[in-house]
Parts: sequence; structure tokens; C-alpha cells
Amino acid sequence: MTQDEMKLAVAQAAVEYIQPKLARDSIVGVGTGSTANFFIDELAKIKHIFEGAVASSEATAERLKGHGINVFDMNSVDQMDVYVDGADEFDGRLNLVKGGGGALTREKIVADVAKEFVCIVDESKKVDLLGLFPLPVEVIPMARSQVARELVKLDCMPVYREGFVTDNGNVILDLHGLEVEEPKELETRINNIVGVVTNGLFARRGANVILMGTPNGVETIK
Ligand code: ABF
Repeated sequence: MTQDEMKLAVAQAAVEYIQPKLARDSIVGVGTGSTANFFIDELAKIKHIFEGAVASSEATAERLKGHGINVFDMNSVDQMDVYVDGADEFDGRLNLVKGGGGALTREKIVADVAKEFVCIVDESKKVDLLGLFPLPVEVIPMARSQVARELVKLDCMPVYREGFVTDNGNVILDLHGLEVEEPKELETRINNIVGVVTNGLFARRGANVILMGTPNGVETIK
């Protein structure tokens, strides 16, 4: 089975998983990335059973609209049944690293509103300790150098993502060389640095369930 076949299988499993939870007025939070794209294409097949979606990025909003799915502004939505998105890494305790695609802040906002966060990944994303994938930190542009100096104190190497601007007009520093022993504490510590918008650790609000594609089928981790 190729990686794309595993992504398609988890996307289909995610639609099966959320379908019974959806009502006519339901709003689905939809994430960003190649696995999320497979999910969007599968979600389009049941678009008549729910109201619409909130997108975690401009790219996702365009893809949803292309399928004729209503896209709502986050501010016009006061509740969301479910949010489905990929991740760059996950551990056995439903903690995630996200933001490789640079959409981490919007993803975190959508995850915070959703009643349930369903994470869709293939097995290549599983690690014992988070940190192998460089941890993205979204930063206000004028604070970039000062934030980088503060981040070095965490025993990591911040690397400026050259030529990349987030949907919110900010920049990204990717933290290399971290070994994340305490995800919740690190998430809070980084977020407390002045000039940081947010970081890609999803531990304080991790996934509720992970659907993981393997060559033998989709595994559910709760
Ligand atoms: C988003 O897409 C991110 O938070 C993560 O960076 C990425 C995963 O992309 P893919 O599914 O393409 O590996 O969910």
C-alpha cells in the first residue's frame, strides 16, 4: 500500500466515523494538508447531510468551495461538532505536532472550538517522543529575532522559514533538535514568549481520537 492509499483510507474512515454524529445544522471543522485534502474530497460525497464547514486555511476554503460545500467564517459559528485534520507527528498519548503547512494558529483555534478533534494520519507520523519533526512557531514579524534568542534557551535551533508568510501575515520559526518530554508544559512555555502567536504543539488540546492508516488497514487510537 502506498502512502497516498493509506491517506485515502483514513480519509474514508474519518467520514464513516463522523457521519453518525452530523445533523442538518452541523458545522465541520476542516484542516489543511495532503491528508486533509483526501478528507475534503470524501466529505464532499456527504455534503447534503450537514450545513457547512469552517476551514483552517485559505487553501482548504478554496478546495471546500470547489466541491460546493458552504464555508463559514469562524466568527459566525458558535459551535462545531467535529474537527478533522492531519498532523506532522503524534505520540501514544494523543499529543500532536502540527503546522508543517504553516496553518497552525487557525488550526488551533478551530480545534479549540470543536467538541471532538479527529486526527487523520498514516503510520509514518508516529513517534515515541515528539520533536523529530521541527516544531513550528508562528511569530509576529517584528519580534522574530528576539523570539529566536528566547527559543535558543530551550536547547533547540530555531530556523526562520524563508519566504513564507502565514495566512495571518506572520512568520514561522521551525525548532530543530527538540526532545519533547513534557508537551503541555513546553506548549505553554513557548506561547508565553512575547511575540509568539502560537506553536504547533497540540497537547493542552490534543486529539480525541487518531485514525492511523497502516498497510493492514486503519487503526483507531483513543
Ligand atoms: C496539517 O497538515 C498540519 O498541521 C500538518 O502540518 C499537515 C500534515 O500534512 P500532511 O497530511 O500533508 O502530512 O494538518
